[in-house]
Amino acid sequence: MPNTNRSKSEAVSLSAPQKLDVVVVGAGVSGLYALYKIREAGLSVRAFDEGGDIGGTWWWTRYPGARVDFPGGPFYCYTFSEELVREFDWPETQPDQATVLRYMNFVADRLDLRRDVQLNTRVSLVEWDAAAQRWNVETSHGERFIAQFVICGTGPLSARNSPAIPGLESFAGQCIHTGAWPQEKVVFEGKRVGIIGTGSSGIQAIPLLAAEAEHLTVFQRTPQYAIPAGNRPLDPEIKRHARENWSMVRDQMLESIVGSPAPTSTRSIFEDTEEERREVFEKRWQMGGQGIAFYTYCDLLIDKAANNMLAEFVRDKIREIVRNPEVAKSLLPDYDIACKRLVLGTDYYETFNRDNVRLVDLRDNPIESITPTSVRTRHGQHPIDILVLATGYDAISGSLTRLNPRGRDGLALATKWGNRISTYLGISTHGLPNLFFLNGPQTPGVLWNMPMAAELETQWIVDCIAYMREHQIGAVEPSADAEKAWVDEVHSIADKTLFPKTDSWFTGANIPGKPKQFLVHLNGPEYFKKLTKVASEKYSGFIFERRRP
Ligand code: NA7
Repeated sequence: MPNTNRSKSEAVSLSAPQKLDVVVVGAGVSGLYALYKIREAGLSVRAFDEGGDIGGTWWWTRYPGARVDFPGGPFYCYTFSEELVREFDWPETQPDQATVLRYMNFVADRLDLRRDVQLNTRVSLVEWDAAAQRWNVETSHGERFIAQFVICGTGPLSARNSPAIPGLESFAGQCIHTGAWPQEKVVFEGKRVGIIGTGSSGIQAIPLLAAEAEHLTVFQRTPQYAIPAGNRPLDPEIKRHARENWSMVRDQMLESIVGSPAPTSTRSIFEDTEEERREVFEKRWQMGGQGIAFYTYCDLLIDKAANNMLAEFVRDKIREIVRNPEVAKSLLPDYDIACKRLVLGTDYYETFNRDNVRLVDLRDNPIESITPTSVRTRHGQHPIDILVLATGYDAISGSLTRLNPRGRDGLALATKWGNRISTYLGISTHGLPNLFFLNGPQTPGVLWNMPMAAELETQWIVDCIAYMREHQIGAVEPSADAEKAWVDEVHSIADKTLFPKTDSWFTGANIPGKPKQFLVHLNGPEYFKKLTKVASEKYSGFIFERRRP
């Protein structure tokens, strides 16, 4: 989870340092698996998480409507153990937050992980001691640790983005970020609710807030393509097939560009007539899920004309569903579809037909300030009792720059990445030895299957640590050249697609001042082959330093 360096105001009395082989930051999807694997390898390890329980982002984001929006639905899970696969019953095609959290608790209990997890604890300092070839780590409780390695499972979607709107702090009612939803139920009944933001979180929450609140005002800066989630009970035949053929299913996931067992399409949209295309899209729209973009045609994310055919199909749906033509017009997106994260919703556009819902289009009526009782836009004042901020995250790199480890010669990660975010293999960065990232920048992460990616990346780290021990190596970091080549490679893969041409949190464009560059490796299968290749070449691209006596 997000962490910042220790500030002067939080002076705590420090305890004597404890020695560990590995400190894991975060007890979410990535951190928990790292903890398990590192412990299995016989190393001493402790995981720290700021949350009140395990689960990482899935613990924090318990807003109404929160669900998995990965194209593979219930295959968003750990894959390494057939036993775990057999024992957990995924009830739906798009599991909700409570189910994912139940799953993570099930895994933590089955693997007995809790005894090495320290909750309600922020890692406040991570500082490299070059002479000792160790990291000094401090927590918000004043504990100190000395560890040879630090693994960051801090999450690509955990560093919350709170908008800099004048007067926000003066709001007198409840103000809730979707990424830090209260543990106790929030009562919207009889309340005038305002929600800022129409990304995945906003779109999942809006229909449920509208159903409960007296009135809902939606403040929209950028309209979104929202595909019906089509959530339904999971077909028992899919469960049976997966359980009986797990190893094959797992291989299919590994070979998939989205990390899901369903095959992505190899058919060009230009092979079909307009009527055929409509039929294909309509079938997928009715079925629901992200398949409309990933399982229909192979060129939707590469060719602008192809992309526009799907975009226009969805725009037609919006015009058809939303009764007020002015409101429908405000909801029409005009950029390439699926190049911001493709959002799944349930009755999202239908919600704007309700009498108690009002859409405020911020493009011609921006928010000017927030008062204790309202949101004030250029053309009016909107009285609000509860304000929901669905304003997203400093995604992919933000949780790492907020943790801000300091490496060789005091090099702070946030400084290093101030103008350009650079890693080698998305797993490490030059100047900060023995520091590893899971689902970090320049990995497939957010556009692949994150639990499975965490497994594969962790395995690589565990093997690298074993190699180091075997060869009396004290420190490892990538060379600057290998890192530069990696960043260029990630960008060149992305440049063959439409993704980098649209502003999104994949490009860092949602955070003022953040370097603008595409942060996702868009070819999962090739990425994991590359990890294996680098290991087989005795960690080509890395610099090793002999272990000091
Ligand atoms: P997103 O997708 O980043 O969406 C954030 C939304 O908040 C988006 O509509 C933004 O508009 C809006 N926003 C952000 N700042 C402001 C300000 N200052 N004023 C008005 N509107 C603002 O975050 P989510 O939490 O929805 O989703 C993140 C991922 O988490 C999601 O993809 C899932 O995978 C899980 P903008 O588009 O920037 O104009």
